[in-house]
Amino acid sequence: MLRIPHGEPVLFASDMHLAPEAPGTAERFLAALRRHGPGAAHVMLLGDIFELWVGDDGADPLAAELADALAGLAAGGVRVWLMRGNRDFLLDAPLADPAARPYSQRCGAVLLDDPTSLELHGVPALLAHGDALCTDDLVYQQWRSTCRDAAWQRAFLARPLAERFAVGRAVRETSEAGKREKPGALMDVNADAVQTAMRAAGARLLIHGHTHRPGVHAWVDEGVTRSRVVLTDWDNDASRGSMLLWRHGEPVALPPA
Ligand SMILES: [Mn+2]
Repeated sequence: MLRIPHGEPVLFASDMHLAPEAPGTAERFLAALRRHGPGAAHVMLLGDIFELWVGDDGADPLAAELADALAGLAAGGVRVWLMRGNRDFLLDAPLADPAARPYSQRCGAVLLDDPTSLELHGVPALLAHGDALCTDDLVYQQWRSTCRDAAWQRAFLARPLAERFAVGRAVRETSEAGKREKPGALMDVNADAVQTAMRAAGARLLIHGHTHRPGVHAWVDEGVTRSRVVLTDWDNDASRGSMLLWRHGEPVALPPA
C-alpha cells in the first residue's frame, strides 16, 4: 500500500474538465499547477481531468501542454498520480498500436486505481473519483459497467478517431440532458455506498471529486470518526477551481493562481 509520510505535502485536484472550448479554465489550472506544484511532494489528479477523452491517440495540444507541465514537475522530483474519471475513463486504455505510449507515461505519472487505498500522513485513506459511489443513479451505473468492460473498450478504440469523437460528444450531450432532468440527490454519493467502501478499506478519510459539491463531511461510525472531503470542479467563467493542499494531515485550500 502507498504510504505518504508526514512532511510530504500532496496537491489534489479533480474535475477540471479541460477542453479547448474552455481556455480560461485550462489556463487557471495550469497556472495553479505551475504555482503550487513545485512545492508539493505529490500531485494527485482524481479524474475528469479532461472533458472528453476518446483514447490516448486523440490527445490534443491542451493534453500535450498538461503532459509537459506534469512531466516537468516529475523531472523535478514531484511524484505525479492520475486517476480516471467518468469523462476520461479511456485514459491509458491500450490502443491497437502496441507502440503507442500511454498518456500517463507522457506525464511522468503513475495511474491510480479507482478506488486507491493509501496511508496519508498516518491516516488510513481512500481516494476515488466518486462516480462509483453515486449508486442511486442506476442508469449511469449501468453505463459505467458497460464502458469499463475491456472488450467494449477494445471495440470502441478500434473505431476511427473521428467516429469516437462523434460518439463521445453524443454521450456527453445525453448525460448533460439527463443531469438537467435527474433530481439532485441522484447526482450525489450514496451514504451507504460511502460507508461500505470506507469500512471495507478501513479508511478514516475519503477524498473524491465528481459531484461538484465541494465540502468536508465528518461523522462517527463504529466509534471511529470518518471524514469525506469533496474536491471542487473547475470553471473559470464562474471563478471556480482551486487545488487542495494536504499538509501535516490537514486540508489547506489554496487561492487560485
Ligand atoms: Mn466525474
